[in-house]
Amino acid sequence: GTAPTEVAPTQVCASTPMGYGSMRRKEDARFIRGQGRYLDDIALPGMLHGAILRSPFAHARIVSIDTSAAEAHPKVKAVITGETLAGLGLAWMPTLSHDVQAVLATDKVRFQGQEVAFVVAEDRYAARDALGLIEVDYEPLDAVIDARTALDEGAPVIRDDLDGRTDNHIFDWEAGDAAATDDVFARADVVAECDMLYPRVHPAPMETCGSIASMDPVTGKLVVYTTTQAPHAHRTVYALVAGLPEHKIQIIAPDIGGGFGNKVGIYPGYVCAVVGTIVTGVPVKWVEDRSENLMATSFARDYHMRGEIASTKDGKLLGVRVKVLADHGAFNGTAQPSKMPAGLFHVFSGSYDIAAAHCQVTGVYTNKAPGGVAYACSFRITEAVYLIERLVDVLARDQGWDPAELRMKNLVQPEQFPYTTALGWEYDSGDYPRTLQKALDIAGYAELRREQAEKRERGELMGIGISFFTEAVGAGPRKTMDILGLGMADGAELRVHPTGKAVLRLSCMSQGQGHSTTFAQIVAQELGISPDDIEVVQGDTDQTPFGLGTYASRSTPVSGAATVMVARKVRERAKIVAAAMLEVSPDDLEWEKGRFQVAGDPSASAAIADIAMAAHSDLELPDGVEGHLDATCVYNPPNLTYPCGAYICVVDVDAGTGQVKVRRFIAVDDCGVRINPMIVEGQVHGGLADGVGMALMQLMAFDSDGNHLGASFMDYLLPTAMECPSWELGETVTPSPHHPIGAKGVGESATVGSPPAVVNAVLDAIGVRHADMPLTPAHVWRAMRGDPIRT
Ligand code: PCD
Repeated sequence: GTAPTEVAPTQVCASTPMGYGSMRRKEDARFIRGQGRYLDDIALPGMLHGAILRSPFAHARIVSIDTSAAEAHPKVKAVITGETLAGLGLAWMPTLSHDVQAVLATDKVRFQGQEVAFVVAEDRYAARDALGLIEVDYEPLDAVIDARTALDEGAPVIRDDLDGRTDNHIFDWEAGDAAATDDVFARADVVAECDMLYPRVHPAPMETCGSIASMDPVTGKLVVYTTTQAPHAHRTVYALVAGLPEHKIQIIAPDIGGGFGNKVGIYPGYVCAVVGTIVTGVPVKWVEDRSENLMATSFARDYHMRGEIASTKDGKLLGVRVKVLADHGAFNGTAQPSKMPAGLFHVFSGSYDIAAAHCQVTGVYTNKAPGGVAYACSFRITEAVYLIERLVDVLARDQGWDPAELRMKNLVQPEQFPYTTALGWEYDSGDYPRTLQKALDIAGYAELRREQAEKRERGELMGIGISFFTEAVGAGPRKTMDILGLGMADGAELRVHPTGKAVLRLSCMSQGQGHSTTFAQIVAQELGISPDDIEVVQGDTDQTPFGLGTYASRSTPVSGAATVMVARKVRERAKIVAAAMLEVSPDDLEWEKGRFQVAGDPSASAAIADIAMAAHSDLELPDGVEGHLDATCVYNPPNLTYPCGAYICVVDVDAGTGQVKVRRFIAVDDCGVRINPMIVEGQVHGGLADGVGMALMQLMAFDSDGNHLGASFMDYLLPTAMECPSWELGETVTPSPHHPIGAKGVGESATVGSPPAVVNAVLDAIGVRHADMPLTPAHVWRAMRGDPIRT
């Protein structure tokens, strides 16, 4: 292959003032004035309110449920139980991973916080009060909390609802070449191994989940306002489950206050709201509170990994192999491509030229909430990056090698792209050594090492941690990636009005990342219409084309590409119209900054707005040209895009308390061409904060009975500005060769890449080979004493 050419970012922006560049976000005029319209801001006439009764036990048989007192409450309109739902055939719903999940429990409860009954009342307070009037007789059962015991002989069987089920095993899956990998390990000079847990964490968006369902009893149309990142996927799942045709279902996602993967799936509360509106004949709103969000909606990670890495004695990496035990909770509800039970975990050979790799993943049920969602990561890439970046550091430590040098020596080289990994992924482009070198330069790496050595002599604990990651974002292609048979492709529709203003309709859904701005910028770049004159419509299935939605940083790679293609189709039509206007052949026209001009005669030209008017006028067009100025497109990506980044974290650890202070954090990201560099930097800032949170404080913990120990923000700690340094960002720009504008996704890069940099830095400071996240003061303290906590 040939090395991709580097494009200077400023060059991209400067040449096209109309399109790409750091313009301010169009949506912020609304948001900063408090004019956002979130789900809980919506009130429909006659609307009732729902509340969910949840299980106090992690595992228990339901002996009886008595709802009579709740039903007698003067403000209660309906009480729905699993039995009510069973009568409608709705007690169980399909998960996104071909399992079933209880909407409301009928036989047993299987995790603390599971949905047991749904009360519909005149207001939210009455609905909540009535929950206390429901009497449930539970017979507690032993629970499986530690995934490592889930397959033990005699372990309680969680899913006895499934026919013939006698254990807690969900799947075994492998990737790579086992024999070739074993062979490499047998011949290697050096092998390093490490057991690690990527703990259970939670996306915890600022806005919790909820929905308002409204069934029109006359037309039979169901309208669902809901906090979803994937409106069209939701509509099709409702259609399949409820047996309603799609045109009788309208999903509307209003403004979303953060998604982070938490708003991909369909939760029992959404189905309850639908049943509530059918039963009562009026709209029903259900909005969960913070504890419900933390306890019952999609968690992320929970991967127990045993990794090994092999190298020659002079540090050439040869192979990696890993065994994973994946804790999927009580129902297998991970949201990821159907054919990939471990998501994209098998990118774990990372950014290195490694000849042989193999992984084996076993999924098990436990008495915890279901999920396994791609929280700010493209389907398990976070786990994969953490694994390889920890292994490389462990190897470097064992051998006394410098972790930066070891990485530099093994990175895939620019001329190797497109690069096919030992696990079959085709990385599209990158200049890894340049990206790493840039981070080392910004950090002043050699100087930092000198400072560290000096401090060590004084007993001060300073650490430097590096990680280099490759993300794989922009799922499909649809041939290999689908959810429940729906291929991962996305549509776009563009209409230029007679006056030259435009409306773009998208299947993806912004959750805060600024799509109203960046997608308008893409059209602006292609057509020369000001971004202010381009309205972006999203989130309403009646108003937008079909597509799989926003997660796994796929909007720019897929919907962004669809937007480029649809704008280019419009431009082709505009060319024919311009030719008719100027009475020349289309072949004589050149496109220049928003206008077609006759080659060699710049005075004869037509701007896009004039062309738009002409396209709607009495102008005679060639045969077969329909007029008007619009187009549609469905984009099925040929491959994923592979952004990368080099991150360096500098920490100081208090030797007396184990408290970690992140002093500096350098992040050099390469996401190809940047549409809006300011938004990209904001995305990176957010992801870095996320990563610091996971590395140092976030943890979904349980006691041995399965009681949730992180069900509020008092216990589940999110990072704030107090824990974050002033981020130092850099960039390299290697365009994706297969994306029409060379852009790669970036929304999750920093969350994926940063945790290993922080952990590597802390362990470097305290001189410990490995300790699991989160590295709270207690964990660090114990690790320094050679007695690490096992989470
Ligand atoms: N960009 C630009 N350029 C480039 C790339 C990108 O400019 N090159 C930009 C765009 O346009 C947008 C952003 O940036 O705006 C991002 O992008 P992307 O990467 O494509 O992504 P998206 O798809 O759009 O998104 C998604 C993501 C995710 S996925 C997540 S998690 C997170 C992120 O996003 N989330 C969030 N970010 C954010 N932000 C906010 N604000 N919020 C939120 O929620 Mo998952 O799977 O769901 O877990």
